[in-house]
Amino acid sequence: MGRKALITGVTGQDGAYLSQLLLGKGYEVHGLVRRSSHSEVDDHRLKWIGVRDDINFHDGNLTDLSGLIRVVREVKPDEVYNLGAQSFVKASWQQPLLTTEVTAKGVANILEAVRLEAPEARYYQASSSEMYGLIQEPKQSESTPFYPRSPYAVAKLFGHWLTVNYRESFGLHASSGILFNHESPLRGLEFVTRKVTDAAARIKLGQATELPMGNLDATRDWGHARDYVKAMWLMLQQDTPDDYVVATGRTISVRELCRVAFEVVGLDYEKYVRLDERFMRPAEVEVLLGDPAKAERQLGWTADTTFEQLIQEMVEADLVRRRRAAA
Ligand code: GDR
Repeated sequence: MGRKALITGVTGQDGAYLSQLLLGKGYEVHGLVRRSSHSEVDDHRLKWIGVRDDINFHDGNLTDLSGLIRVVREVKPDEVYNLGAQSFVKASWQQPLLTTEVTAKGVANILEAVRLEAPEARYYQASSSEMYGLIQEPKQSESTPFYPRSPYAVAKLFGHWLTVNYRESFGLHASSGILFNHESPLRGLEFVTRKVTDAAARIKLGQATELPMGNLDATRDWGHARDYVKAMWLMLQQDTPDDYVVATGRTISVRELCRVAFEVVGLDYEKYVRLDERFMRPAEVEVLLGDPAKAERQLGWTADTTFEQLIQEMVEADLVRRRRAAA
């Protein structure tokens, strides 16, 4: 019998890459989806990656415990990946309560559903490098103290510690992956990498003339989502649950991101990028740099894609999409 995985946030970037990985390993993949009266499942990423028709969808919401209990009871998963969240940091200042409901309390709901209906299942919690916020060490590892700088990061910290607590209190096989920024052609347009690669493509094609940006001096440790979902899976294959930093160990500024993306299309970013207050944040995370030594040592994981390869792949995908849309 093949193993069964339940993924919350299956329609997101990581949900798409993780589904592809698990299907390739012979898993039966189940995904939790939010449906509403006016919209069907947002399946464009799953279609893009070619797995849409291989996933079993279940209606549900991280804010609804009884629905989660029903889905976990029906599916009886061997592995649960909690990737669902209000994940855009900037929006968390405008919607702190929604962010708390989904990104923090949602973790309590799904952990309860797992504890009650599938206590033997292995659980993955999508924790975030944003929890380091105002960094307390130049290179952040599993032992670096946290200092969240947004309602989003505060909510993620709750989810992280609750996962640790359920492991220690109830013996759940619950692991938390502290993932640094991970990007791909499937990244939402609101996030900075995709915003920049899409703009470089549009400007190259004559569909835009400038790119309004926020803080160009912030630096991030950027990897490829396709590499990072492998780390999630590896965590659940270990005998003992644990917490792991997943990162590349290299930090790059937003300004350098702009330079590299525009260089792919042969343009000088300085001619197009302009500062726009609307994209600044009330409290900024200036620098993030992860230390993936533990994941490398214990999971045998490495980040295979370089930053330059990642940005090139994203710009090329955006050129194709923008050309097609204009045709
Ligand atoms: P982040 O990602 O907040 O790190 O969280 P994002 O791409 O939104 O921002 C990265 C950095 O770029 C700066 N920036 C801008 N950001 C956006 N979105 N738009 C702009 O115009 C812009 N200009 C500058 C930001 O200020 C910031 O410093 C992501 C999310 O995926 C989280 O869910 C996840 O937990 C973390 O990564 C790891």
